[in-house]
Amino acid sequence: MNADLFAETSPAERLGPGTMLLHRFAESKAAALLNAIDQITAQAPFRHLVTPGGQRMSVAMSNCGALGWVSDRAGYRYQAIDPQSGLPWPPMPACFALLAHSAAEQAGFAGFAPDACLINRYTPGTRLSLHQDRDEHDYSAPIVSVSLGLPAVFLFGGLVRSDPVKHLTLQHGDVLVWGGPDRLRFHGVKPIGEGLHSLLGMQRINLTFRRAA
Ligand code: MD3
Ligand code: FE
Repeated sequence: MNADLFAETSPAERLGPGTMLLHRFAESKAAALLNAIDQITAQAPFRHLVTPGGQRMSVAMSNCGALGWVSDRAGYRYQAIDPQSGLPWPPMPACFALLAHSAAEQAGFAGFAPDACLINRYTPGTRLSLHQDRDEHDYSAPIVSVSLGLPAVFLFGGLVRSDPVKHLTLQHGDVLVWGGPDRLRFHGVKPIGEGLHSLLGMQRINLTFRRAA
């Protein structure tokens, strides 16, 4: 067998001491996930948040679960109420929680019970600049990310902003789990390229499951 070819198509790829890429792990669940995303975003529509510095984010966001991540002039935080509707975020669908739990388990993090799911929507040209996810209460829980639709080049940095950054392509159905010593790594997404995906058209949607409280 060709070892390089095997490495490329292996279902689970270790990217760091606490980071696993589960290739196509969510692919067979994509239709159910997209159906749930449509229902969630009918109640809590995608919107472009503003950073504390006043910049409109190019990624459009929504949330489901007990807590949702928001950003405005006052800062970044998790809150139970969608500021746009004044209502609680839509509940996290069972298929979301099950997928996140089983991916985390596969990556060595048993018992992951997310209370927040941030839903990011990208169109060609949309990017996410290098950042850390540090608004959660307890860094001992991992984060699980599910990529759907157009591919993205993911930037995988180190624990300091100036550390070298690796480039990694995330495809439809790929699931990335990171925690432990990798939990506070800097990361981002390069501008999405033009393309048409068979299920999502000109979009990429990323779900990030978190234990926020
Ligand atoms: C962190 N989302 O919502 S997935 C975010 O594709 C976010 O929408 C991106 O960063 C997205 O906060 C990236 C997340 C990801 C993947 C691997 C990581 C974050 C990571 C590895 C280490 C640290
Ligand atoms: Fe992030």
